[in-house]
Amino acid sequence: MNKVEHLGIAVKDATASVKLFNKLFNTTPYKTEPVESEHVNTIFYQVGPNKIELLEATHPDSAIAKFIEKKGEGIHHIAFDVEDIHAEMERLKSEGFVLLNEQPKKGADNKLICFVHPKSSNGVLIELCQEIK
Ligand code: CMX
Repeated sequence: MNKVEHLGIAVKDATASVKLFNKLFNTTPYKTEPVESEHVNTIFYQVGPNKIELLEATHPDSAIAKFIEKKGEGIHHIAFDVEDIHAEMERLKSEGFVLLNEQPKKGADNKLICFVHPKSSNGVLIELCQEIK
């Protein structure tokens, strides 16, 4: 695994949260992108060298809606940049981690992604991200 690619923050109301994070980060989002397959709307900030993703549910069945219902708003996942997502998925599987999908999926911001179930990673939701070139 390479660097942390981004941190994901679950928010209830993107409009309200964008106002807040614009002030906090003293900048505006560089991108907003719906991910229909995941029932989420994503909003990206670049803060110095770091990337922050806000995630808003677009459907009550969305993982983000369930997360907020259970735990409230807050940090949802840590995403790591990987060179070869297939190789990293195989490595993690062989180490006993539970992956959410067998094949990488197309995620937001031009990435192939795969999540590691938080029950197998000490209660932390981990996302693998490989840039689509
Ligand atoms: N961090 C830590 N624990 C989490 C969690 C999170 N983000 N989300 C859920 N959990 C916990 C739940 O609290 C629950 O714990 P208990 O069993 O102790 O109550 C357990 O994990 C199971 O959660 P669940 O909601 O009942 O259901 P699932 O097992 O089906 O799914 C999860 C859990 C985390 C894998 C899934 O809901 C999820 O978040 N998937 C990722 C979806 C996502 O973020 N998509 C956006 C992609 C956008 C992009 O492209 O970047």
